[in-house]
Amino acid sequence: MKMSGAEILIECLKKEGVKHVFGYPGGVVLNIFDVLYDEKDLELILTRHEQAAVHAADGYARVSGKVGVAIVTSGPGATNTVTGLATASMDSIPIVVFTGQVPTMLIGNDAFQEADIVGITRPCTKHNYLVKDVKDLAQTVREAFHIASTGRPGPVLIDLPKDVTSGMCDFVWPKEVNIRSYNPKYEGNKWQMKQAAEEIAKAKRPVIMAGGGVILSGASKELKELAELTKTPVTVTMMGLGGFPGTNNLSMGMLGMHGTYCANMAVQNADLIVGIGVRFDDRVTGRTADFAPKARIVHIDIDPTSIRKTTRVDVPVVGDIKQVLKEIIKNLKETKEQWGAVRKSWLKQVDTWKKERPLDYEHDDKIIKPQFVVEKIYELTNGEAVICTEVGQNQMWAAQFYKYDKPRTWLSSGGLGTMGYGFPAAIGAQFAMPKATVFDIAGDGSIQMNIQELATAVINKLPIKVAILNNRYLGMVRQWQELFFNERYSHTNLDVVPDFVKVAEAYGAVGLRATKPEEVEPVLREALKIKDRPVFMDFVVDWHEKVYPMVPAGAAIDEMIFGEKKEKKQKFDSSQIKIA
Ligand SMILES: Cc1ncc(C[n+]2csc(CCOP(=O)(O)OP(=O)(O)O)c2C)c(N)n1
Repeated sequence: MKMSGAEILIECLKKEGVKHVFGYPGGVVLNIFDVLYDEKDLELILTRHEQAAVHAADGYARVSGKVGVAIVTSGPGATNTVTGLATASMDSIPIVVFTGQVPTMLIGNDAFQEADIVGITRPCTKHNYLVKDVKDLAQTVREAFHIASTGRPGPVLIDLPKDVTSGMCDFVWPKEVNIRSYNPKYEGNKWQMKQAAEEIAKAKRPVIMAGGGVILSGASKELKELAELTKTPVTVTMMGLGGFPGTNNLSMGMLGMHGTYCANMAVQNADLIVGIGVRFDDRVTGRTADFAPKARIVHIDIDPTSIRKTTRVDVPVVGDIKQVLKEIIKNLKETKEQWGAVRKSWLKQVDTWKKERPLDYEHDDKIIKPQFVVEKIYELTNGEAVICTEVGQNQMWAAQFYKYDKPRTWLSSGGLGTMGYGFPAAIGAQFAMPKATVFDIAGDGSIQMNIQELATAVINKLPIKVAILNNRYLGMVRQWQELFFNERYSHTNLDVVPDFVKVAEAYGAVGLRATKPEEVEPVLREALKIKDRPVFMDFVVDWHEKVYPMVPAGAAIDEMIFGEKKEKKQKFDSSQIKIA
């Protein structure tokens, strides 16, 4: 039976098991939107900005492990997806984004709303396609989902000219995908895996450094087993939060620029680093020449191009983390090592570092400390919420003061550091897990980058809790200006922040505010009771607060700076708080 390209597209999405698509219409995608009008098995969620549609698809993917999908129009609709694609690309998130395109005969003619989106997005997608003939459509969609979700996952874009979605042909669903030159390798090399196991067995001061790859590969169980079997302390990158339980005794928390003292000291003193699904990104390594100077490095990753990209590696293992860890564990179980005895003094040292300088901040009973808000969220949600964040200090405090025990409960733009990510990602997450308590921990700057999505959340009755750590500044940039630019606060003061309570109410959401520490808990409790709409909580926090520890850019990761107690203690007067 002949079907239109638009009908074929929707059929393909259903065959891929897609239930939710995030999108925004326009002229050249009208054929698709017209088919969606009668569609019962697939819901299109209308966001208020295309960037948000892509972040929502990304949030959906991070929480569910499935491929997230977005559909937008050509030209400005397509270019608005670039930040979302780059965000997903840096964090290896599987999404498929469909963009409309002008009819094939007009491509290259500067037609109305034409943009060369395939050219523009080549560097920030795993792969992209321009479909020129409706006969290729089903095959292309099948390939796109395959590429997005296999190997090292990532975003794939399909550009659909208007005449392709209106063109007719027989629908044939390809049974298999076979792409020459795309053959991700899942099984590690036996000899290298044996070597990795030997390195772990003979190390005296090993550290496991786990990243987002552990979560993507579904290897948390194996990671825990490896750590517990060999009594090896674990640090996670920001992308790895939740990959290893934050409450486990062997957990040292996050490492790197705003990592824990314990994790950074352990890495710098280790004799072996086992990097699992990490990119050895600069926020983690600090000055690379001085990263883990005493250690041999084992690096396990599915992507061979990430090995030796930034650091030296002694034992590389290319393969799927879950499979590789299983094999390494099997090898290690064969050695009759008494791990407890071997690691005793190392674990004692790690414990001393933990106790010496735990993550901390100075409490105050007059002004709300942002860290206190995050701690309270942790306490009141029993650590069971899905936490999305924006970017800046809010993101780092959310990483430091909430303990993530389970994978896929922490959503943050790690690689690109995209302000405006958290709220739309929370929308995607809430669709993927309707019963979950979903938070967006936000800065007052970041939330204003996709604040229009309140409409999406309201209309879909999503009970997302947005906790705005409102410091009236672009806090993280201000922190750098304070520490490294002689307190010259060039353009980081957001003097006029909107009244977030009124903004929420204007959209039909709930707005709450806390200006004193004792109001934090009641506000959170009230927010947690709301089940049918989003809530904005405006926490008016201490604007002087900084994220510590901090490794200054270009320093080694044990060259941390810490906040001094009573440092520049401001006199706080709540009447100073100005709300527009
Ligand atoms: C789209 C985008 N623009 C600019 C930046 C640079 N940047 C990083 S953190 C930050 C400040 C964030 O301020 P806010 O959202 O208020 O959060 P806070 O740091 O105060 O918690 C800025 C501007 C960015 N990460 N993303």
